Amino acid sequence: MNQYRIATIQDLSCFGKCSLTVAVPLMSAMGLEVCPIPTAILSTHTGGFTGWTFRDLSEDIPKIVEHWKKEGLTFDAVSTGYLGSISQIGMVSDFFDTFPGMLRVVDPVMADHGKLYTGFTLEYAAEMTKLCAKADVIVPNLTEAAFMLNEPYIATGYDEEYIHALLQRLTALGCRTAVVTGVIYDGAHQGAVAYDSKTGEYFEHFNENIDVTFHGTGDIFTSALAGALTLELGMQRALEIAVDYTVDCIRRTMDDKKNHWYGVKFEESIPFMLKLLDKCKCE
Ligand code: PXL
Repeated sequence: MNQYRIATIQDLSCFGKCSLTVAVPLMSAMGLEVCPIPTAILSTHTGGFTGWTFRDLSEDIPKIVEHWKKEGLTFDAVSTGYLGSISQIGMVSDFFDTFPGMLRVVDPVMADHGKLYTGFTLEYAAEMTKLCAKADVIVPNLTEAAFMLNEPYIATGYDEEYIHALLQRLTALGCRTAVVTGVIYDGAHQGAVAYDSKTGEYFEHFNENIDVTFHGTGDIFTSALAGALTLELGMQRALEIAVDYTVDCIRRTMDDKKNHWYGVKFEESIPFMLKLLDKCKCE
């Protein structure tokens, strides 16, 4: 049977449970062949640690891509996350051009809670917005969506009409489908809403709104979503898997926040993810 193959382009944070240390094991467990391009090696992620090391691997990226092209490799999909610089955004854009026809999932990792992450600029946000225009599916949170659209960030008090219009503005930038994460309409529930501009359909899935934040949950959500979409499960099922899996990871970690403040125990929840996948296959 065909095994789906996905390339994933993001950093390797050696400690902290995010980016590649999540994407590779998670999508492998989902049955995908995962081919990482590490954009940088950091000793830890940058959310809460100080004094981390950072080795930029930009020089290697075009060489890896060139070699893959020479070998005649093909990919069903690519997913991208945290990128270290504007020049790396250009390299990802070149990767899209080198391997046409694959599903392109871009998580414009750059901001949360109304603010850009350390080291990111408005210029970076503008370049990331251009990359998103070339994607099939983009996965911003509400802060990233606001930076992409040059609009104020609205943290609370919005309704479905606002989210649907926001998704339409995001797809108008050039991508087919936008998924916005961290949507809370009623306080008790949190989830994600998607809009496919080709068919005009909206999709949504909500779960319990757990009032704790953990670093790396955006990467977990996007890896689960990209994995499910690559497996051709469709957007509704992909949203259900990504939301429910992310919430399960948080539930398993929230009582141990003192020791695990830097990330969630996504490994313990992999059997749960596999049950969700099996359920999809039986339907
Ligand atoms: O989870 C996103 C992410 C990935 N990689 C690094 C980060 C962050 C968010 O801050 O610092 C290195």
